[in-house]
Amino acid sequence: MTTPALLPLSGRRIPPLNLGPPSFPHHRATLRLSEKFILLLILSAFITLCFGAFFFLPDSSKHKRFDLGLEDVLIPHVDAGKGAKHPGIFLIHGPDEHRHREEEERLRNKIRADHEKALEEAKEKLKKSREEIRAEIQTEKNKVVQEMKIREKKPLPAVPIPNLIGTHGGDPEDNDLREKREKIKEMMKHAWDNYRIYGWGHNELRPIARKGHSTNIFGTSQMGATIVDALDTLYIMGLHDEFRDGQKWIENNLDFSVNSEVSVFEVNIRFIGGLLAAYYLSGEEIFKIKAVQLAEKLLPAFNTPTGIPWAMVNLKSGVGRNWGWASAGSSILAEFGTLHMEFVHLSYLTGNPIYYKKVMHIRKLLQKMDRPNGLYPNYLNPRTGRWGQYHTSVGGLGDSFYEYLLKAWLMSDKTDHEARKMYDDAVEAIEKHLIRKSRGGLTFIGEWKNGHLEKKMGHLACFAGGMFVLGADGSRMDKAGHYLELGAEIARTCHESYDRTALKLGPESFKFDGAVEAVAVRQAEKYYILRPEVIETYWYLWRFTHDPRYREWGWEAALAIEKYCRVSGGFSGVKDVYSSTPTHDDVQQSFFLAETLKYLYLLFSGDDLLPLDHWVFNTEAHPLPVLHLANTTLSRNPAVR
Ligand code: DMJ
Repeated sequence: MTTPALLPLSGRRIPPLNLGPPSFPHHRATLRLSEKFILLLILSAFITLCFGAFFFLPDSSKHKRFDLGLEDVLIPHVDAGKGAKHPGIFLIHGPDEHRHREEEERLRNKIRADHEKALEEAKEKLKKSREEIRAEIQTEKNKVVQEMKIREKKPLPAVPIPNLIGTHGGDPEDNDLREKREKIKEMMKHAWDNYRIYGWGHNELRPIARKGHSTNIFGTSQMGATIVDALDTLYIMGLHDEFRDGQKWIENNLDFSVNSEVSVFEVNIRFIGGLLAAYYLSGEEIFKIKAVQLAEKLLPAFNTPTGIPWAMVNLKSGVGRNWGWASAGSSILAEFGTLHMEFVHLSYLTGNPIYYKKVMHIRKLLQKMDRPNGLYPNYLNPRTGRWGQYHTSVGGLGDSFYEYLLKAWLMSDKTDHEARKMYDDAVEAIEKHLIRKSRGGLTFIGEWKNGHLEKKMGHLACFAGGMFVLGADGSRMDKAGHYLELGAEIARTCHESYDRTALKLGPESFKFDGAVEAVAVRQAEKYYILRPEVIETYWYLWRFTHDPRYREWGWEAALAIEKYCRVSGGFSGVKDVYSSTPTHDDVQQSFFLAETLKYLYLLFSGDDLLPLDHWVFNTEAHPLPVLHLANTTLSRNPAVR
């Protein structure tokens, strides 16, 4: 049997390779299969080389020939000299032709020698065992990975770091306060230590089952959400060993090149916010680098017809989509509207305006849209740019959009007037259409649904007490007093929602309906999952009024959490705050460490720790410094090149 591959391509016969006994035709047929295979490999390597050489030869398209009656040749990449029309090209005549031929011959010889060398190498390779070849491939791979790691760790361009004031301190003036603050720190240690033992690297902890926990917002991969979310709390509490432990995990394990679909909003507020805050507080470059790497992975979510990002994005493929439950394939206001702070900081730190542009585009688009009663609906379709259902809420689905308008202004050192105007307009519409007083005199924020006001307020909406107080200074027509009062009223209502339960912990949402005031009615709304919003509002009110009642209310909440949510393996949410024998949900949420415990700690600290004229907290309680920029817009600031 003739091996077709042994026939020379030109059609001429070549003597058979001397690979065995004398070459009688029938001996060729007796070659062992493995030998045939080796011959086949050598020949195909040779063909590949010839093919490759074709590409290594100078590009013929660059050697334009002109028929000038002379054997004139155009040679590329040589200085044309003065007066030449085509720089880089000049003509060679008569005597130079010899030199050119020599050059061609030299090239041909080089290619021939390269072929020989490659053939030899191929033969050598074939002598090696499979294991050796595998090991060589692995070494090559490792080299590439190593190089990539070095490239990843390259420091980003330096920008002037804002003046960081109050990253330490806040030591309370009296013993009682000191003890309370120490107690909160001890609670943080209990939450962290148990996560460290039973859930390390997982997103969250199941404190009763004593194992890791996760939800779809973090995707399918172990991204250590609790570590990233908790870092800045550890830092301000002075838990430095724990902080370093978290940092090490991030350095060695936090990887965003995973085939996992995550929530853009959640990953932004918890991971990018957490990493940026850790960077500003500690000055450790790794946090900034990781934040930027992650942000790069989120950018494909903005590839929609309108530029309104998808709710979810696959970190590997960049494919985005929206939640199946959202009205008509819409994106959610509180999600795409809660990117601004982090993205502006990313542009500031990297000098890359892309992040800033993405969020400003969202703002511009929203400004152009009609708003029913001046209210922003919760749903917006990213394909059509039209609102979905006309539902408006200052609680879930809407909340942090309003918060970020105010905080964009604060973070810009009060120079982003556009954001302040949008906030003022929105708050006026909210007051007019959503805020009411109950028969018993409790001020609440309802939700606009299907053409009427639903008299129900979510735990999430309780954050607005703090927001109104924070936005009081700088409000229109000097209504600062009014907004301080409004914030205090919301705080009182939310405190009532806690006080009217058996556990002194607030339900997920509560009604105002006839005799029912600030109480959950449906079983499915009676849970408390370690949320921070009420304590957050107490803290803002404390900072702005120094009314001792907010510290008292905060301490009540801390004691209730300690009594009903603490288990030996950490802290857990409870399923029914009206039952004096609580059932645990067995989840220690990452925001418990990021927010609830941080706000409690700050409540019992002096105001010199993270002062509010220098720091703005993102919606996950990660402090970001005010950017004292000289210009009114970031794009005109030299820091963003
Ligand atoms: C946190 O992740 C953030 O505060 C977010 O804005 C909404 N609420 C949760 C905690 O309740």
